[in-house]
Amino acid sequence: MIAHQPIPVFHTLTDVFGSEEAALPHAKRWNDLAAQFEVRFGRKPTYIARAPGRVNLIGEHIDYALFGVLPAAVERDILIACGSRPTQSLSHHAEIPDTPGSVIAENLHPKYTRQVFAPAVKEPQEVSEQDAHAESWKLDINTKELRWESYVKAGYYGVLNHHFSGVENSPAHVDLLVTGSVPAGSGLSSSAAMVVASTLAFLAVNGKVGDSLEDNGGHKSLDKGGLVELAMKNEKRVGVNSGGMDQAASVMSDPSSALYIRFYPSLTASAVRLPTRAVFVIANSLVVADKALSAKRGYNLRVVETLVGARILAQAVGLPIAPVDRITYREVVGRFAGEQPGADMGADALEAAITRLEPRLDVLKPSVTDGVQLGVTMEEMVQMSGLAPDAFHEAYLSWVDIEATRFQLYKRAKHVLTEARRVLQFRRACVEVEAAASSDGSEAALIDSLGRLMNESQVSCAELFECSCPELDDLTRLARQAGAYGSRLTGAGWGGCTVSLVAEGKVTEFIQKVKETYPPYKNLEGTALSEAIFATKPGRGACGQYIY
Ligand code: NG1
Ligand code: MG
Repeated sequence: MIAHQPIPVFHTLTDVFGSEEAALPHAKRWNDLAAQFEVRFGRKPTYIARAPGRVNLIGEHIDYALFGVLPAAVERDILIACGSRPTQSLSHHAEIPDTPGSVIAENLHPKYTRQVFAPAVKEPQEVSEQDAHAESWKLDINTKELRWESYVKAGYYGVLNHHFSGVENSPAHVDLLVTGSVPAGSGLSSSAAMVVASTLAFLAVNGKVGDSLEDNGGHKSLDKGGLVELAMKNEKRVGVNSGGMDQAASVMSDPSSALYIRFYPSLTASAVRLPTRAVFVIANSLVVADKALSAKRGYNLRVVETLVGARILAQAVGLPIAPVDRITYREVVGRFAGEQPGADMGADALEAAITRLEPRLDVLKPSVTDGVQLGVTMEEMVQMSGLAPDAFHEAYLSWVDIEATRFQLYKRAKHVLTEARRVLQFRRACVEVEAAASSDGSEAALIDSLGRLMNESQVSCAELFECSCPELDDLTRLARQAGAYGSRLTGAGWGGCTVSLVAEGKVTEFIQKVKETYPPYKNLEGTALSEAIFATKPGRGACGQYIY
């Protein structure tokens, strides 16, 4: 079980990358970071946390409906060099708060300025009594605007509240320095990489990451699954109600394969071998998704549309649900097919159940003729949910900030169910490719079918989930014209990257053709071009290096 493995701890870079040869291309970046840490903080870092970005091969916007997804970590990553700051050095810095756990966070990128902050212990009246895991620390995180240190703070927040019970057991003062090679706002999940790396950095500085799960002074160290769950909660602190795909991919990936990640009945990840005769190529549309705006009118709105739709569908197929139960589509499909809560019916039965449930989605259409394009109003939606307005607000709106006058319940549901089925089909085809690898003919046909599923996913994202944009539509079309088996947006969408499946040996030609036809690439050469469009293979998940 990948989820129960310890988080890898390494003492040399060769260990991190598997061999001296593999470590070589990365050595300069790691060494420069450690050297800069020493310049800025006057001593060596003790630990470097590393967390990669990810590319999602298929399964978009279905993680928060608890359906399985199929991402892989990319080689691009976030590195955080860190170390605890001796208390006596505090007196030299008037600006540093003298309370426990103060942080100086710097970034090698000059755009991201130095930040100094400290958490505070909550007053007894601020700790909620109903909460079994009463949080004893507070830390201001700005969710109104996008700020780089918010991701650092998000990681810290969870570590504080899960591992420190208050001043008696107080956190170290920390200095840290960040560098990253995952482009921001590109759908490669720089945000999850930041949160995972930050969570790991604060755990390590405070002695909470061990070589094995048991050797941490008699305490159990966090395993990979624990880190994913902590990072998922942490990232929600930045204001996005995300599913757990990115954090899971960043933590649990393995260089040999992509990951099939499931969230129901519990978080599990299993390796999926990819065909060796085809390569995934990432191409950035160079449109940067506006995360703050797309949260209100995009991401968070989709989360609400998806959850409300699931409740309405559940009722329509006769499943009783309590007003407070925010049932997901995955649970509706399961219960509809007679699956016991918490049980797992298996991929084939799930696929069959999705197909049987699909015609029932008509209940989500607006009552007016041709209303599918229009969507339903808030009033209609509340009425369809069967909840009183107050209860509806409490269950679906009170925890999220959204902006909309119409809600597209039917289109979103149609995307979610068909995309969930495509993931199951994609995974099955990968398994069959592996089995058929010896016979050329059947492997070619299976790779074609992977491409077809990716293309269908793009159409569904564009037309039903409406998370594409004109540039992503163009770029995926041009990729197909340049010979890709299939091409689709990856990540949240509304800008960012695409992923295309291309025959091995045709990658250079493919990249050249896309460069000639996608207008924003026309003037890109050398590194600028290879930053925008590049072949990728699955990379190692999050890990850390101790420096002595
Ligand atoms: P990106 O593209 O990294 O913002 C987001 C969500 C995922 C998933 C995808 C869409 C976050 C942190 N991640 O990814 O959980 O829902 O969109 O499939 O918000
Ligand atoms: Mg993100």
